[in-house]
Amino acid sequence: MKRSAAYIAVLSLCAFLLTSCAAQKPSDGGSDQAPAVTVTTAAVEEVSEKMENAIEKPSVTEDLSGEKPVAVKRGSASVSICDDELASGGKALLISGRKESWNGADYKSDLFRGNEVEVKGSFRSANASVRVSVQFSVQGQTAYNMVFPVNTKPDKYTAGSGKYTIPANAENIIIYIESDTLEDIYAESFSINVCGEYTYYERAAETVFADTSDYPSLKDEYSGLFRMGMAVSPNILSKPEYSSLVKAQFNSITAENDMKPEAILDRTASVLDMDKYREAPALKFDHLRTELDFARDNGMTVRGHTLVWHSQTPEWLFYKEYDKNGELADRELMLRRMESYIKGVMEWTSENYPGLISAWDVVNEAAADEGGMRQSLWYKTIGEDYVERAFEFARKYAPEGVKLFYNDYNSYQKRKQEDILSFLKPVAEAGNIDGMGMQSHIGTYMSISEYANALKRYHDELGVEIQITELDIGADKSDGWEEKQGKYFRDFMDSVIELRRSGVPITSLTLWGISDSLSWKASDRPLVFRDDLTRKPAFDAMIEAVRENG
Ligand code: 9MR
Repeated sequence: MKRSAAYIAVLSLCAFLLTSCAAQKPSDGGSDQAPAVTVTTAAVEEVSEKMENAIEKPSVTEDLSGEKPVAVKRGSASVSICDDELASGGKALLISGRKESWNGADYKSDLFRGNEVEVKGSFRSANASVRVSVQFSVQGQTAYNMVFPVNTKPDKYTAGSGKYTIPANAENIIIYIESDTLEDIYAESFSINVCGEYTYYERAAETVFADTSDYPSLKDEYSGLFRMGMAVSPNILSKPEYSSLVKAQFNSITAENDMKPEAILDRTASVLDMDKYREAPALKFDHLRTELDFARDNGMTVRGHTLVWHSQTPEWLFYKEYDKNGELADRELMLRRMESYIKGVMEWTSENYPGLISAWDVVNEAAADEGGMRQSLWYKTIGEDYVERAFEFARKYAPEGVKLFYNDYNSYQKRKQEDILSFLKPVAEAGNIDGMGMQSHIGTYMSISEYANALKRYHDELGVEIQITELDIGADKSDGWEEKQGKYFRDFMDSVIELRRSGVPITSLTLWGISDSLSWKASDRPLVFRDDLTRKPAFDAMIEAVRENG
């Protein structure tokens, strides 16, 4: 539907002018803001008039026949249409000049609000993971969710597709293409189509928050078993409806993004004085105060997340001169940087917030999905003992009583279990690990008994305590999904409680987000509160499980 595509392009441009919604890097707010735009009344009127008429089912197709693409640039990338003999039609969308992995191509997608869309694309790039994702904001909080990844090759197109339901209360919706490396990305096709019936939402559905003050409290109900936690952001805490719910329900928080290396490492300061910072990169911490003050002032503890990770850790850290075009740092240099980073973070947090951090995820996601250890830049520069070294440094600098955790997803799966156990054995033998963090981004398909066995096994074989660190349970899309998800939550919690009572030291359970649309996988509606903060059956199931097993 060409007309719709062009139409969306016009609307998108107007929406862009209206919102000046800048392409953002997921966690740090982005440094590459869109220029300020003056919005004229004429522009506003034009948009609202067109929106009223826009009831036809929309679609976007990058048809490549014109001079300009439908896509607009994301961050500092450029988008253009080029000749490409490897493309089936001889033409491709070219995304070039990318300076950060999140730079790419944006498709403004407000017309798809509240609808399920199918996104398809065929890409080539260096051997990299090209991702098609969706970005939107709900209640002023920006969410970034992946729709599908494609493992690309440089000289051959690979197709991928995915479906995603965009929340009806989402604003500034953008479907975008990015990749985990900085090479150019070519797309020989790209389309977005509505699945099934189309419902037109002129604006984001308004959220009227429920009164949550009389809800039973997870932290109180579970006080005899373990702590109850929530992943938060400064934005969430700044909204009274959310923050009062967090205070009432939880006694532990995890910063969803702000304690990750990319939020703490300061490249600008580091490169200004390489002699001073070559072995010990400069760090910045002030952005952490909102979350840490909130926890301290409300008598909560904090799970520190995370010190050593392949993701959300800037690539420049691994290069000799902090320059990605230069040479990779060697083992000795990276060990010194790792030690100084861990020392710096431990010192700042314990000096400024003594006793607040109860646990650190020292290493996150070191196991590869395809088996063995992930071939991350930590692995490539330091070698396979980088996990052991990280825990040694963490033990050396952690204040007394701070528990040291390894944290991973799909860690209940047999194969990952073996890999994780094998690289954590020496860490446990050295006495440097206290806990296993089960991220638990799961769905109602997961076998609860397999999960329970994994928990037992980590405890038995490593002699460590267990925390469920990032729980969300994706629902299926069938009728009655909320009830089915609630039933699954109940079975899951029954099993966790039983394990706890049988002596497996489960010491906390953290939910990864406050309400469905704000989840990193909003389309799966995986949390226990709806967007208006009404309780889902999943919440009631958590309460009933502890009451009935109590
Ligand atoms: O929820 C986090 C999301 O806001 C970020 O964009 C994303 C980027 O990697 O990280 C999410 O949190 C991840 C956590 O730090 C580690 N385990 C997987 C989580 C979900 O992706």
